Amino acid sequence: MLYPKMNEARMLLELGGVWDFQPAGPDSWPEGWASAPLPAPLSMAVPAAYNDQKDDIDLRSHYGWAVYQRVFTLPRAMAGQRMVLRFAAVTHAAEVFLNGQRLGQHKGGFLPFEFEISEAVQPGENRLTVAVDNRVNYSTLPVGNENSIAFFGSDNPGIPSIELAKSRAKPQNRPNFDFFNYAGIIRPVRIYTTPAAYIEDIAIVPSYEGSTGYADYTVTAVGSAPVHTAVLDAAGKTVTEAEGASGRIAIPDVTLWQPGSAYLYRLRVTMGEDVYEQPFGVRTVQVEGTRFLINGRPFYFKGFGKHEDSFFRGRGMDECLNVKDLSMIRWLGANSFRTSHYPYAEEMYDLCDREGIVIIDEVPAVGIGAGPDTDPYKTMRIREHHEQVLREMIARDKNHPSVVMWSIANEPDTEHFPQSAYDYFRPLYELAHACDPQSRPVTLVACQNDYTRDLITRTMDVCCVNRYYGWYNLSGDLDAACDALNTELDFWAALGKPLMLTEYGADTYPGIHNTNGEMFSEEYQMDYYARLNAELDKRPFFIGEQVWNFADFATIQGPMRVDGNKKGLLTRDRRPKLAAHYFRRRWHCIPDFGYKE
Ligand code: E8X
Repeated sequence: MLYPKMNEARMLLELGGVWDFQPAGPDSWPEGWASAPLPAPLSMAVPAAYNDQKDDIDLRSHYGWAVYQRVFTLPRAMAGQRMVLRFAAVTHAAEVFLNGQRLGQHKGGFLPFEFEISEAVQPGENRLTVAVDNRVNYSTLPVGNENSIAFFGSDNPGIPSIELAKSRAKPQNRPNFDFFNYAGIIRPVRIYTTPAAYIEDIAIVPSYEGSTGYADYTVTAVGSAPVHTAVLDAAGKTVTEAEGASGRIAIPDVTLWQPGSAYLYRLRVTMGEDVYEQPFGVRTVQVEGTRFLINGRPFYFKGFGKHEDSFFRGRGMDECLNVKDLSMIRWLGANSFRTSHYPYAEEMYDLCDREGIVIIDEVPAVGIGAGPDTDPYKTMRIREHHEQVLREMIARDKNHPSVVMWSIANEPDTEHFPQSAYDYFRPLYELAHACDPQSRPVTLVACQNDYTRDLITRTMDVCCVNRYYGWYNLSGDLDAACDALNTELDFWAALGKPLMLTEYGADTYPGIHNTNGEMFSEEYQMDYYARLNAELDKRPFFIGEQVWNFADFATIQGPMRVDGNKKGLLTRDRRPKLAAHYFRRRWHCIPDFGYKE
């Protein structure tokens, strides 16, 4: 799916701003609201999550539907064009109405969807209504608990008073994941135009041989007109041209896209009246033995699991924050992050393409686990949706040079039902490869578990594991943590595959200090990383360290969380903790390439 752009053939309107907003019932909303002004609207900024915009506990913990609405008038100059209404993300499900007419719905809170509105839109004022549902359960990704089960199980099952109170409690979201369930229109809403015959999609597979680069391209179009393509360099100069909807373009004296040293070309596609310029980078990605190769050289991942999370806007798209985060990533000497635990805003990938930051791109498949006695793969109703989000993510992100690997899930249960997990994930692994024209490596991020029972993680292109030796396990005992880590590393060493940590970390409350680092102090976080990293450095097959987390972030309240998850190297407002200074010293000395050679 193409990113909406303004150019000589296409117009673009941003529908961001302050909209009308009204919370509705848990299971439904009055459809009459779609054709008239909302009865009692609140003002609500778009794009942004609605939860933290008002100082209202009912909104913060809202469960179910809420309705957004605004009126717009299109400029006359747009008449006669094909018009498309595009939502970059509405969390988690949306129903869209224009002038009372239902345009359609979309499930999945982190990927774009669009409707052609050429017929539905009218001259003068148009009323756009978007109903959003924030409920998470066994049919959604991310997964929410059902039957009043709470994350981090603080409610001892079987105590009559508690069971009774739970059965009477008002319905609420019980996320089976550790980030606040922010919801609403979290990314931009836009209308763009195209000519009647238009370019629908562009896929580019880059490669190179010696000093010559190649772009194998495929243009999908609606309507027929001859397709002309040209490769432009970073200065906008035409390098080569070709005719036809698909083919291979050669780029003499190619400049490669490299981590830390990005270079972007553009494929300029012209078809009849329509024009679209798709940026791309020439780089290759491969797994060979225990090495992860970018442009044929062994890459070492230094970085983080992140979140889209900030004060006031929650998970709302924020370009300033994105720029700031990339600046902090460079300040720290890091080179990569994982889009834990959902695809991020498209603008972030563009920025990483530009700045040479490497991304592991993850679908919102988090929370697939229902305890030791329940097979989630038989109980949850997610398979079809899981396939959908994987297809939609790869369709959206396939051309980004920054994306070097797909993650098909975070911490699913692979331990209690190892064969079910294998049977569930193997087809998704194959689907990811089949959907990606570049066939990038595919991984699944494994939870701290009995890795000897897990059957699926070891079959991935790269084995990615989240480990909390010294935090959730062997808490506070770093000698024992290193011992356990080494025992496990011996296991992975024998498999002959590349291994990386996609999470490890310690909650750290900024400002707590002590001479002998104890848990939650800044010293403990630093000691924890220094001790574990010293062991990781001894292992040649170990290809990357991504700490949990880049910054502190909001979670549901509970006895395990003090104002959110505090495992950030940075605070939520992006100030460094002690461990950030430690990593800055470490990472500036670790090269992007050849660290383990
Ligand atoms: C944590 C992280 C959480 O925030 C992340 O979303 C997924 C968690 C640890 C799982 N991984 O709690 O900080 C811990 C399993 C412990 C045995």
